[in-house]
Order: sequence, then structure tokens, then C-alpha cells
Amino acid sequence: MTTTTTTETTADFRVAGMTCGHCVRAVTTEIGAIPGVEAVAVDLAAGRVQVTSTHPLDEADLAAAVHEAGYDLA
Ligand SMILES: [Cu+2]
Repeated sequence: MTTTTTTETTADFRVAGMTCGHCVRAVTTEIGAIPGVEAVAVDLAAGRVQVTSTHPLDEADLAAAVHEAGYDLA
């Protein structure tokens, strides 16, 4: 990336236990509340979450947010 001045980062990780749209909404809301997060995309079938943020996220922050939503990183 040489054409942009931002350091936008996309991280992909797994979340265990999501089973429906409510789970997706809870995880999206909690992760979306982390400072710097710009977008959260949940793939329910794959149990994966893709997070776009303005800077690399601390995995501890992600884990805390996912836990707050009622799930755990897989
Ligand atoms: Cu659910």
C-alpha cells in the first residue's frame, strides 16, 4: 500500500459459538465499539470475523470484546 496515507488494517479471526443472526449482531456491536474499528464483517457459517480498523488491534481487546458479547475467540 503506497497510495494511501492511512494504515488501515484488516484482521481475520475465528469466533466460537455463534449460531444465529442475534449472535452476529452482538459480536458486531461489541467489536465495533473498540476504538479504531471501522467495519466488522461476520461470516456466521464459517465462524469467522473480519475486522477493518485504522490501526492494528490488540488481540486482547478483540478477545475482551468477543467475550463481552458472550463468545470466545476460537
Ligand atoms: Cu444466536
